[in-house]
Amino acid sequence: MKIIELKETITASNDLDAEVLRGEMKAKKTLLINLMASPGAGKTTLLEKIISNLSPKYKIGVLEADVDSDVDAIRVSMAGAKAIQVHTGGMCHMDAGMTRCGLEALEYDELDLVFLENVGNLICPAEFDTGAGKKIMILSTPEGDDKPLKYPLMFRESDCLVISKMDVKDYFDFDLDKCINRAKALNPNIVIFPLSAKTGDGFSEFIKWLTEQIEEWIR
Ligand SMILES: Nc1nc2c(ncn2[C@@H]2O[C@H](COP(=O)(O)OP(=O)(O)OP(=O)(O)O)[C@@H](O)[C@H]2O)c(=O)[nH]1
Ligand SMILES: [Mg+2]
Repeated sequence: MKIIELKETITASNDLDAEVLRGEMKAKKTLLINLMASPGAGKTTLLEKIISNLSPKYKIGVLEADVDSDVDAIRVSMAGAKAIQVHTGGMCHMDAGMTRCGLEALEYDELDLVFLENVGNLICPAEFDTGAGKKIMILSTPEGDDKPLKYPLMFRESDCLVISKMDVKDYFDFDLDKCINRAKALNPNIVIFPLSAKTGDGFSEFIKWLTEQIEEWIR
């Protein structure tokens, strides 16, 4: 597995770097999606399902950002994506410069869709624009329906909220309506998909939305 070691780049000009990268990716017709969530929320499991569903219709790449290991990059490459692992050098997020390094190592020119599986947490990744065209966050039901109250920036910044692990929601007293109302109060435009990657319930609605985003970007 190809692994690259990254250090955080200078943050002062991050927003500008992100805008430039977004423009380049639009010109190359590659949609970069920043996928953010807590550790263990189900990011890699969802990616595996997306990859098996959307390839070979789309050529898909994944940048797996972690502090250490290459287990997730191996999982998504087994599912059929072109993948590399990036190590953030201890940092809890990716910025635009780090994302550009990862994309160059991935050699993304031929790809339609690239996911950045960001480092697992609901705080730092929300603060840094990576240059992605879309931001998707996952909240899993075991984490609780109060998370929009505690981590508002992540919900404000995301275009799409996947509420995962719906199959176990009742074990955790997760109130779906409360969670949706809290997220919408922070971000009225956020698109929300409750689903289970385990049973597949709700997955087709999410894939329909995702396909629309890809088509709009590469058109
Ligand atoms: N019941 C249930 N379990 C799930 C679902 N999605 C993921 N899991 C389980 O949740 C655990 C963590 O899933 P991952 O996909 O590795 O989570 P992740 O967010 O990529 O984790 P990190 O990369 O370590 O932050 C695994 O044991 C999965 O099998 C789901 O929809 N339902
Ligand atoms: Mg993962």
